[in-house]
Amino acid sequence: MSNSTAAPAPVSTLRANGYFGPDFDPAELRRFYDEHGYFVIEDALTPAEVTELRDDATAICRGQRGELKGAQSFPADATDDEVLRNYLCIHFPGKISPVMHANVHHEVAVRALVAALGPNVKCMQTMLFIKSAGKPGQAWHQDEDYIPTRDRSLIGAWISIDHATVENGGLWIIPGSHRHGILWDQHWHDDRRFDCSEESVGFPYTDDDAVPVEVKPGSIVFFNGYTLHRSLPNRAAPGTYRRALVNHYMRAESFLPWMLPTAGEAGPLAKLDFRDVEMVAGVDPYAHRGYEKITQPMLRPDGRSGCISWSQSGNVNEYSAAPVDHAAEAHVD
Ligand SMILES: O=C(O)CCC(=O)C(=O)O
Repeated sequence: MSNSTAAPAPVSTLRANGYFGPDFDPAELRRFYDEHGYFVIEDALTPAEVTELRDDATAICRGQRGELKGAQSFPADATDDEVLRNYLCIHFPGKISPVMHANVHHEVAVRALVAALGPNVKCMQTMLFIKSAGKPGQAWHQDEDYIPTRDRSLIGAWISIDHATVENGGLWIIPGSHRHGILWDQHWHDDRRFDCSEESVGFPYTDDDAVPVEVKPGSIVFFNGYTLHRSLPNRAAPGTYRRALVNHYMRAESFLPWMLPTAGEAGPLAKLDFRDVEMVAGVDPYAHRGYEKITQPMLRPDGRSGCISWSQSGNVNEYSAAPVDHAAEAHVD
């Protein structure tokens, strides 16, 4: 199967609120975001921009943009599907791909970020989900579990490269869940529907409180770092993908105590600040501290070969059940 978009998967009748166009009213968008902890901008990217991202995702997976830590190599005559079906997610693709990097500064995204956060915004992470058919999702979590801003301003901008649906493992969000301002405990889920990242527990919601955020290619889903969200496996037909480029941003006024130096080198706790960041709007009050190059592209494990925890615990988590092919599972009647 080629890398072109297959016919869109059927869209469920459930639809969340909070869909805006690129000409959104900033005050209205900010009100919705503060109350619900997410919003969507439809048609943020043109079809040509989506095609460029899709083609570049394939080139990255083929190793044509530079080294990908942990990736296997493929013969030059491998089909796109023979390459792409191996991938769940690549962290920091923006470090090797000019196309992914350019989208960190996408004009519509930046306008929305300024409306949601204020004038000074920096980016610290890019992630490229390929999520080929059969690959698992991510259990309930809050992104601040992983990227801890001091002012709770973390926001993800999830750029949809394919039609994202319930069937192919689109996002589910619990609206308003960010407002508690609590990072819930996480535990090992031992659930083959999900990858190695642990699951948030103890929050006062059930799965019935969640809404699927189904989107067309070229939409951007923005969500707060305290918003509980998850995705389920891609159960669409083999040869399909649910690709998305996810960029993470925060207010530039806040330090980011992320990827800490080892004890002893750290300096005063209050001043810890990850500096492999890039400004996308306004001014950086800490520009005088300089910038660093710390992160490198790497593969995110899908759990088939076991898991080292992505939480602070560093646990080695094990599934009690064998790997499941979620695509085959869904297509056997
Ligand atoms: O794209 C997905 O399936 C999950 C994305 C996610 O959980 C995140 O970006 O934090």
